[in-house]
Amino acid sequence: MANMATVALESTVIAHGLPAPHNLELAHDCERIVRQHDAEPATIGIVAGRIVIGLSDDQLTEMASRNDVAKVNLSNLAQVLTEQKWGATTVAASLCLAHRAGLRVFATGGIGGVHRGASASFDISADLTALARFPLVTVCAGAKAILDLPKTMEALETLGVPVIGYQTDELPAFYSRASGINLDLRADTPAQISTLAHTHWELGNMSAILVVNPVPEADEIPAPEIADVIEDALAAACEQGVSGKAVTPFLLARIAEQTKGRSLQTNLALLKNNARLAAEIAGELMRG
Ligand code: PSU
Ligand code: MN
Repeated sequence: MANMATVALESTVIAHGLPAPHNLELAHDCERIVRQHDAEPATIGIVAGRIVIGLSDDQLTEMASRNDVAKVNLSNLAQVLTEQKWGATTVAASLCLAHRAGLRVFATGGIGGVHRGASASFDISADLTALARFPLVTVCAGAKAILDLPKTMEALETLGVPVIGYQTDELPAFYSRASGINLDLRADTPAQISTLAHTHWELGNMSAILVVNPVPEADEIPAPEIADVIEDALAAACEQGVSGKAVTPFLLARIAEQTKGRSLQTNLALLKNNARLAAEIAGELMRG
């Protein structure tokens, strides 16, 4: 597998990030898009304590429908394996397992990062830790808009993770193409990303390259239109005492509800857009 253009995909978005039946449809759509762009998809997950790099259709179906699937990051990965549980891998755990399998390119929707109010809650996603440790080109639509984006960017810089805007000079904000945060690095082709990645890794760096790919214009929700909905969701999470691993799924579901499904469509569109770009980058990395 390591010698083929392979794109790793995560499973938390399937088990915890999207409602049925969109979750399973999305999993299939992303795999099909990767294949259409001459790469092999490998959706990563844990099936009854077994690491699977490339879930089968049956396993994807179970991942999308079981209600006992753990959300796995770096801190509970060993536990889920030893207890022989089902686990959906976040960006953090997917990067760890993809690296172990020799893969070089990974696609997700939006990475986790520094949560708003982190100075009080200390809630900072293990995705950042993993991006600092595992050398994969990681394609996302920015960090999730529910986060503190300036602090997330500062953390990525501290961790030595290059953030490349794909055909943009601005950090995209998941649902929106714009965040008002300028990027120092831009690439307009997959070949440029591949060159940068090779150079980054030849230096001995073990960190990821984060490619931030704005959601297509037709599917975006402009930042001013979604801002109040995000505020409302954050307030609801606080009121209901939602904490830890439950925060991100709660916020995504609440925002989808409040936008009457519009944010869900945006989320699906950006996930597919990232799968396509990741496949193109995987092809380039293999050639160069
Ligand atoms: N992208 C999406 N939806 C998601 C995620 C990413 O469009 O649900 C998942 C990823 O698995 C990511 C996780 O690692 O959300 C972040 O969770 P937390 O903030 O709890 O670290
Ligand atoms: Mn968290």
